[in-house]
Amino acid sequence: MARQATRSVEELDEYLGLVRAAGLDAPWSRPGPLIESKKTRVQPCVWRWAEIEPLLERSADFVAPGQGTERRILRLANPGVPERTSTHTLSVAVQYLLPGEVAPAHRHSPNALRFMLRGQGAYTTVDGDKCLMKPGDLVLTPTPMLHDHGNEGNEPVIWFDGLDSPIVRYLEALTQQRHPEDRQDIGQVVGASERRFRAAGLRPATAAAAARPGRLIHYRWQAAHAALEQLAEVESDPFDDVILEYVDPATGRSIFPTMACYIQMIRPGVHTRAHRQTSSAVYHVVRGAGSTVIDGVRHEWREGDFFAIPPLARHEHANEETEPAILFSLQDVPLLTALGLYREEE
Ligand code: GTQ
Ligand code: FE2
Repeated sequence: MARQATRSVEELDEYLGLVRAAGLDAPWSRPGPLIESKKTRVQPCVWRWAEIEPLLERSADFVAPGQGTERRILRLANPGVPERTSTHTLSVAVQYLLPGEVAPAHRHSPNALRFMLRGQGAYTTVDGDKCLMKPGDLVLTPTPMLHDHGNEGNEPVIWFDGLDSPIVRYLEALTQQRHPEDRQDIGQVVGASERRFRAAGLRPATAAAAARPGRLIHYRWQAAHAALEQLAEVESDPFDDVILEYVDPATGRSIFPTMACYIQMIRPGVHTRAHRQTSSAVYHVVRGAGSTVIDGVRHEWREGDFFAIPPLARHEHANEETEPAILFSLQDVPLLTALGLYREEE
């Protein structure tokens, strides 16, 4: 027979005191569902290149890599996220390096990537593989690979850094170490990962490649852009227009288990249909101009700008200009997919 709960308020209070003292919680003593939900704190927002660039340049007056800071960055801080990351899962920063400067060698448990924005002459060396980065190139630094950067050109360079550090920090698995030397020894061949995976659809079948799972680190702008233009000749998507994902050519999977990167083109006159996903995203406008309506609010963007889309925010892109708009984006789709939580709806 069911027992009736007929005790007095005083008796309940005394009981709950004992529950707390025993290190327990009685969620039924509060109104609301037993499993508390959480509304996203991530806000739709735009960061303007016109504001970012001069502030990044001025940051050189205050800090230099190797002298008081390891890397000269400004992070895109989402106003809704207490940890000052770009979404709850993605941390995006812009990094500035003057001619002759180096960012010393280190490794860390977050996965990281960079997408070159401005300037010639920068390199990243990843586990001894020196990658010479041109604007529009994507270079990966998967955990826990050793990496250092430098600018060997004669103009400042700026790139986009993307990290899954908010997730790694949440999992209490965030570690980082400086390498004893500022720079690593470089392998005999510059761009070894690119040479190993020279052509789409072909992967090295040698025993050495199997033994050394050297993955593709450097994705060239020229190849990505050409692929985008060719894809536009055959197909487009109603929600994203012409879109490609950067993948690991050896497996066909997203570049990281936590983060995926995309390059997409919104062609002139295109207005995409609205959709929403359980994932979040940070976009960078590589070229052109347009607008994105996020949860009913229209945000205009132009070359160099960044914008964030929170989980489950309805969004649609439009290009009313005469030139194509090209967007690079970083999204946490693979993480949600791995957990069985990825959903997409119109
Ligand atoms: O350039 O390796 O924005 O280690 C944050 C941490 C960039 C980098 C960041 C890093 C790097
Ligand atoms: Fe790093």
